[in-house]
This record gives sequence, C-alpha cells and structure tokens, in this order.
Amino acid sequence: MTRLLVTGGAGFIGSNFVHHVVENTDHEVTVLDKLTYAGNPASLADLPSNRVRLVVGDIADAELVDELFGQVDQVVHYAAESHNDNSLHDPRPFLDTNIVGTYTLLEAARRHGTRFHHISTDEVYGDLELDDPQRFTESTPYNPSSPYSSTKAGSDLLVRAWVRSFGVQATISNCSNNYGPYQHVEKFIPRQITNVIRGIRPKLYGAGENVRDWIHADDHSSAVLTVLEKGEIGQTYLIGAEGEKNNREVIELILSLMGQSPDAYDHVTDRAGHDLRYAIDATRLRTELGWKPAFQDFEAGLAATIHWYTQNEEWWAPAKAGVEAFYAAKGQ
Ligand code: NAD
Ligand code: TDX
Repeated sequence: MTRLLVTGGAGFIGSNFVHHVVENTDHEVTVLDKLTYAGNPASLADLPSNRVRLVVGDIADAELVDELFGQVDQVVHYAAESHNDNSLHDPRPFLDTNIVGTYTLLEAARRHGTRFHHISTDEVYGDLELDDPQRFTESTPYNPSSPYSSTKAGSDLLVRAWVRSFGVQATISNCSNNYGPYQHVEKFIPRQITNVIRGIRPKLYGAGENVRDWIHADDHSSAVLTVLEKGEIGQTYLIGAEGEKNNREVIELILSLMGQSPDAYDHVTDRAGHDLRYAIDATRLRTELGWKPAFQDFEAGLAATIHWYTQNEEWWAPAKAGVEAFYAAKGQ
C-alpha cells in the first residue's frame, strides 16, 4: 500500500485519477485542493472515506505542504489554473499557482526526498501546421503560446532543474486534451453538451479547423500510474491516444449524438493566439513502459460523456450561468 498525495484532486483530471486509483490499486489518497471555482468536492463524494481524504489548502502554502509531504510516500501534482481563455483575461493566478505553487512543492520534495510526478500538457510545445507529418515527441523544443501554456512550460522547466541541481526524484508527463466526466463546463466539450441540454446553440471559435488530440481522462490516469510505477527518474513521457479531430467535427458529432441537426451551432469570435493543432507521439510510453489506452473509440467515449452530463445536472448546473455570462461578454 502506497500513501499518495494528489494535488488538484478535486478538479477534472485529478478526480478521475483518484477514482482510478481507488478502483485499481490499494493506495490511500490525500487530496490537497484549494477548491477554486474549478474544484468540486462532489467529484470525490462517492469514494470511501477510509481510502480518500480531502485537505482544503493552497499548494503555495509552504507550511501545509511540508506537513503533508511528511505523511505520504509519493506525490502526483495536478493542481493548476488550467483554462486558456481565463489566462487571456487574468494571467496572475496562473503565475501564482502554476509557477510559485510548483516551486513550493518541489522544495518540499527536495527536503523530504519524496517521489514526485508532475502533470503537464502538450501545449508547452506550441502548435503544428494542419499538414505537418510530425507530431510532438519528448525532444520537441518548448514554444508555448498563451499565459496558461507558458506557465505550464515554466513549471516543467523548474521540475527538470530541481532534478538536475538537487537530485529530486521526479518524472514529468505531458498529455493531450482530455474528455470525460467531471470536466468543468467552461471547457469545449462539456460547454457544448450542456448548451444542447439547456437549448442554447453550441459555440465554435472561428472556422473550427483547430485540431485537438483527444484522450479519455481514464486513459490519462492509467498512463500516470504506469509512469509512477515504471518511469525513469528525470524522464518526460508524452501521453496521447491517436485522437486527432478538428473542433468542427467534434461539435457536429455532439449534436448528432444528442439528436440535433449537425449544423445547429454558431461561429463565434475566435480565441486570441488560438493554437492550430496539437498531436502527440506516445511511442516512448507505449514501447518503454508498455502502456496502451483502453478507450479506442472516440464516438463511444463521447456518447458515455454525454450520458454522464445528462444524468448529473446537479453537478454542473451551479457553474453554467456564470460561465455563459463570461463568454457572452467576449462575444463567445
Ligand atoms: P481543473 O481546472 O479542472 O482542476 C484544477 C484543480 O486544481 C481544481 O480542483 C482547483 O481547485 C485546484 N487548484 C487550483 N489552484 C490551486 C492551488 N493554488 N492549490 C491547490 N489546488 C489548486 O484542471 P484539469 O483540466 O483537471 O487539469 C489538471 C492538470 O492536468 C493541470 O496541471 C493541467 O495543466 C493538466 N492537463 C490538463 C489537460 C486537459 O485537457 N484538461 C491536458 C493535459 C494536461
Ligand atoms: O466554446 C468553445 N468553443 C471552441 O471552439 C470553447 C470553450 C473552446 N473552443 C475551442 C478552443 C480549442 O481549440 O475548442 C478547443 C478546446 O478548447 P478548451 O476546452 O478550452 O481546451 P484547450 O484550450 O485545447 O486546452 C485544454 O487541453 C490542454 C485544457 O483546457 C488544458 O488545460 C490542457 O493543457
């Protein structure tokens, strides 16, 4: 039995990871989460209290972080400000959490000698042309575009420096776009699903040619567990499941799966600096660590996600009106 500290475990991917850990291991989990607008204790509510404990606090609180590192064997660091559109509106919290928060955790990992896994994103590599035959690999140079992705890139570089300079026992993974249950309604897929449920037309930024490489959050979780168990200290692993789709295709598929006409959506103001395409080559993770995704069929995974939002309106309804007001003020 391993005692895990999961930062950001009340957010979208962190809570999916905690469910995955409870179902597939005998680990005990302490979640450290500030419960920002993006954190929701209801995402952990059905988990056994003898396996999962929630501590409400900030990863930049050095005293609290030090105390918690003294109680666990390994740390998985999901906590972040995660939404690009918010980072264009107000970048400051992204610096405080993604940079200073990660620094605070690394200092504790250094003091305690704790195994540390840092969760990051493919957005640190910038974007690709639509017809570029190459995909991102572990050696692609960093070239982030937004305040969000630049602070994630900064946090990755801090981890690498703490490994090299101080011998911190850390690994990094950079994953592509996740979908699944418990994702905040500000994000693309849940926003469109809940729009359709509410009778609002889905909103596509610009022409919708932008490509994202979709992976189910549960496959992200199994990949992270694999890296924790078999990853080599100091290494970076890219996580992806060959899920490239452009936004127009995704919005049309959501509409069709929900029994609507596939063209019943609006084109709205594009995102400033909008990255064109992300695409992951996960060869290292597959060949060196033997990982493979369980969700191979995007349409089936999306249908299950639509079903979850249809069945769990009380989970997302409190955030919906505020999110739509934020977007409406920007013509989105
Ligand atoms: P999210 O916004 O849904 O959740 C973030 C969680 O972190 C929330 O529970 C929030 O309360 C918590 N948090 C924020 N600031 C905190 C602080 N200072 N102290 C403690 N807790 C704090 O984000 P997500 O989409 O689940 O992303 C989780 C991680 O995965 C992030 O590091 C993100 O960069 C990375 N990632 C996300 C995706 C994606 O598609 N969403 C893809 C690749 C990587
Ligand atoms: O209403 C919308 N309409 C739309 O066309 C929204 C909210 C988004 N979009 C577009 C923008 C993107 O091209 O959909 C795509 C996906 O948008 P987001 O859900 O905001 O995700 P993205 O910006 O790609 O970033 C996500 O994946 C990488 C996560 O939010 C990040 O945390 C992760 O690092």
